[in-house]
Amino acid sequence: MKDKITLITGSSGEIGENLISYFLKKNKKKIIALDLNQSNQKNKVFKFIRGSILDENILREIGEKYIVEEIFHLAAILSTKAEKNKNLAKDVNIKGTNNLFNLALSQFRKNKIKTKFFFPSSIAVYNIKNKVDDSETPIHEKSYCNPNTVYGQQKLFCENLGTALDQYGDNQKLKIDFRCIRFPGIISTNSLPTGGTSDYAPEMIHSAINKKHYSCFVDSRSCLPFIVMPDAINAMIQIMAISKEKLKNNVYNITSFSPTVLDLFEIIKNEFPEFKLQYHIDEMRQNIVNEWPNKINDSLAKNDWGWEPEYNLKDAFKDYIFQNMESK
Ligand code: AKB
Repeated sequence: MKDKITLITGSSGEIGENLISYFLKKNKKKIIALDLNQSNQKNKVFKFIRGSILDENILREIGEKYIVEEIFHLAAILSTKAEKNKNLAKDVNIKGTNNLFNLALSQFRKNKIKTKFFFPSSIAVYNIKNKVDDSETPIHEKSYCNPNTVYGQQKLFCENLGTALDQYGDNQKLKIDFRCIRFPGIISTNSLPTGGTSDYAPEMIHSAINKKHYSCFVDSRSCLPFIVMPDAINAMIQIMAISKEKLKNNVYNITSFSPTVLDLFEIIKNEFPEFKLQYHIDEMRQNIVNEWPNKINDSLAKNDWGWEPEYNLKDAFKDYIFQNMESK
């Protein structure tokens, strides 16, 4: 009898580690965690595999040995790193994701199941640079999907492929159950992101708490949407748990607050009066931030699967960030 498993790729990354902690506390899923990097949770999961999503032998073996009920495909090269390493980004973000789609499709053939496939997309799929109206209207899923960055293009491509495999299948026969969230920047108290462009916010917060000053790579007016990690994890759990009939779409925005760099600085300064912020603008990263929307519309997620962030800007700092980090 084959074991039914949940596969998490990118399991040693920011979201991966937090998702695994959640599962370890909440339920008894058999998790296979796959990552190039070691994990300090490796002995707590059903199986940890140190390896690459580009290694088709690893994926084939998982597909043959187990019933892969769910995949959380979190492995990715984020926006800044992707822009600097375009070939690596193409391999990981496109070829890697395609390998995971093939693994999911093989489960339909082998085990007659439609594997649930979670894909984290991003506000990087938007490009508001040529926005004609200057209204503050939050950006809806269907508009301004014309990304300039390779990361944004790759996320959009994989969203479309996943949606097509869910709706029409491969050769009309093999299907997957594709569920995707477009994440804004994520702020976590127990980890730092690497290679992203929204990284300035968590970096600034972690610096202040570690009594260091911060040199910000975007200007003081820069503004992006953010959520905190517990809300990101809850959103993933919720969208994967809801019955398929309720999901009228495959791809959803979620968001909570949209502070400028200056807003963040003022909140931090209030708590850490010694904290100093300097600016050392990185033109490439500033351009990326200028192309991304500062507010996105998440009403589809609210209506279809009951998404609601627990933390707004004030609560995020008061009840999550300062509380968790200062007590460490
Ligand atoms: C990045 O900055 O690349 C990510 C994202 C918004 O997708 N954090």
